[in-house]
Order: sequence, then C-alpha cells, then structure tokens
Amino acid sequence: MVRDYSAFMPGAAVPQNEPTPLERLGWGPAFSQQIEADALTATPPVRVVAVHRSGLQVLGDGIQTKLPPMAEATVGDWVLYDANSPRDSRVLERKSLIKRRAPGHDRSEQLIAANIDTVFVVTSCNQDFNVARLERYLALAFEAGIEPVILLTKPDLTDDAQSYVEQAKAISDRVAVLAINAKSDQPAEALADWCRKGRTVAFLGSSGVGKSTLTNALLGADAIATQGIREDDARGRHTTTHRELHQIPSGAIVLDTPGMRELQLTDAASGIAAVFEDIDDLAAACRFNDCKHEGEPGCAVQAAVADGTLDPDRLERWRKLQAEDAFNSATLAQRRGKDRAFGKMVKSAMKDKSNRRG
Ligand SMILES: Nc1nc2c(ncn2[C@@H]2O[C@H](COP(=O)(O)OP(=O)(O)OP(=O)(O)O)[C@@H](O)[C@H]2O)c(=O)[nH]1
Ligand SMILES: [Mg+2]
Ligand SMILES: [Zn+2]
Repeated sequence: MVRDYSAFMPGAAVPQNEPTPLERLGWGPAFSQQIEADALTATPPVRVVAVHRSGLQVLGDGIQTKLPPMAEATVGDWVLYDANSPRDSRVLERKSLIKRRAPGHDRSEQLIAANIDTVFVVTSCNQDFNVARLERYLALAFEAGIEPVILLTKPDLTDDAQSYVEQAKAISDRVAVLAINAKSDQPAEALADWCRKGRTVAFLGSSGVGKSTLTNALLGADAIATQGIREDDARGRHTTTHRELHQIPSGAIVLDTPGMRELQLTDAASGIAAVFEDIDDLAAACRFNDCKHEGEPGCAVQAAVADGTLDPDRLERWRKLQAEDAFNSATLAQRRGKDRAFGKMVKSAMKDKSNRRG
C-alpha cells in the first residue's frame, strides 16, 4: 500500500500564521539554528517519516523521496538532503534519541526514534501489565530526556482498571498515568495536552496493546491496520511491522511503532536513576558513600525496606536493571573500542598500500 502523504504537503502558498510545510513536520529553531540559510536550498531539510528495510521515506517542503538505508539515521530524524549524493545526506543534531540494545546476540545498539517530545508507554489493563517492563520503558524515555506518559488501554474489558492505574502511579511521581479506551472517542481529547501543533509523540509498548488503535483514533480514521479480534489479544503476532510518522488534525506528528518483544537498556544509568529517584535519595543518606545496601550499618535503603516505606521487590528490580545496564554499556563500549581499533587497522593498511603504490 502506498501512503498518501498529501496531508503533509499543502499547496505552495502558506498563509501567515499558518505553519510552513516544514513546521507541519515538526521543524523548529532547534534545527534551523544548526544550518546556514543558503544550505536550506542546496541541501534542504527533510524528515525521516518511515523506516523500511529498503530505505528511509523522507518528506520536506515539496520533497517526497526515499533515501538508501543509513545506519546513523532513524525515524523522526531531520536530514539535510543531498540530491546529488543521497548517501551523504547529513543527519542534524537531535532534540532527543531513543535507543536500546539490539535484540539477540549482537551487542550493538538500535536507534528507535529521534526528536520525540513525548513517549506514550502503552500497556493494557490485562496480563500485559508488568511493573518491571514499565520501569524499563520509563528509564528509556528519561534517559533520552523525553517526558513519558503511561497509557493503560482496554479499561473497558475489566472491572478493575483503577487497580492498574494505582500500580502504575506508584512507579514514579514524575509520570502521568491515564486509563484510556483506545477504541472510543476518548484519545484525541485525553491526549490533547501532549499533541499540540508541531510536537512529535510516540507510542511504545508490547504487541497488541493498542498503539495503532490509538494512532487511528488520533488520526480520526482507520488508516492503519490493527489486530483482528482474537480470543487472547495480549500476545501473539505483530500487526505493525515498521515505524512510521503520521500527521494528525491537531497538528502533532504521531509515531506508531511495532511491539517490542525485548527491551534491554544500554547507557541508561541516568534514566534508571530518574525512575528510581526514591532509592537514589535514600542511598544518599546511607552512612557509607559506597554502600551496597546489603546489610552495611547505617544503610538508609535497608532501613526503608524494614519500616515498609520501600518495597523490597522494587529494590530488587532496581538492582537488576542497574546490573543489566552496566553489563550492556560495558560490552557496547568494548565493541565500540574494537570497531575503532578495526577502523584504525583498515586505515593504516590502506595507507601502507598507497605508500607502496606511490
Ligand atoms: N476493547 C478494547 N480493545 C482495544 C483497546 N485498545 C486496543 N484494542 C484492540 O486490541 C487489538 C490490538 O490493537 P492494535 O492497535 O493492533 O495493537 P498494537 O499495539 O498496534 O499491536 P502491534 O502493531 O502488533 O504492536 C485490536 O483488536 C484493538 O481493537 C481498548 O482500549 N479497548
Ligand atoms: Mg500496531
Ligand atoms: Zn545503603
């Protein structure tokens, strides 16, 4: 199916006070200040609106084209489009970047999305709901410097939506939590504060939680395929297979993503600290600076567990996430080191070769 991108591309004349075609795509000072005015015509900015295996779908002011796959670009990125040599198109500095450790044995990192203003972490009021997984998503967003919001879909299918809301609220004071029926007319109004003109928001979460249903609700159209009715829709096949931006009537840009099976954090220490701010605050009051909270005297963390103010399971999840992040970050650093060493080796081999030739 070829998407109709005409909504992104109004006619040439833009009335005053109306957003320009680039602003409609989320363009703003954070990007324009990175380039000289004459670069705008030589290498015009385009936004990556979809990532396919075969390449990047990009849109700009009167530009709609596909770029070859570029490892350093991801959906949401702004790229200075070099029509003569598309591969050399330069990625502009980002406002934010969401990344994770690539699934599988490869230790590399995977870029998920760039220049997102709000991450909606979506889960459902059913067996998909999992506090540990929510904590991961929140850490991912905080690490990227993005405001996360938790959305609990399918409240209409349970009598107990409020208990899910309470469990989600207990994770962090800094995160708004909303129960929302994605199949109703609630989403546009409920999410309006975050979906203002020119803002880019993303739905992240497992398969089947309603990310595409929410995107359709914001679009006001059933433009995107969603899962059919099944007995158990909390698990199973993935319906959305690629990441794509959609422009919605409010003027915001919405990223629908495929469900993630596995979310491993890497280089996310500050994101984890933000989610577990309460434990970090307690740790600051421990007698020893390097307290491991494993029975040392004067440990404020263990004291909080003992007096019931800190859930021991939460402490355990914090430890686990920190350990995982430390391991992944170290292996990634090692890999980067190796890549650099390999790069140097290739360079010096090339130099030898040209020296020999010369
Ligand atoms: N009753 C009810 N059904 C919902 C709600 N949200 C989503 N659904 C249904 O759940 C199923 C899965 O929704 P999708 O929007 O396809 O889920 P997704 O998160 O996009 O899934 P992937 O694309 O596989 O990642 C569909 O049948 C939706 O109609 C809700 O709030 N209430
Ligand atoms: Mg989907
Ligand atoms: Zn301690």
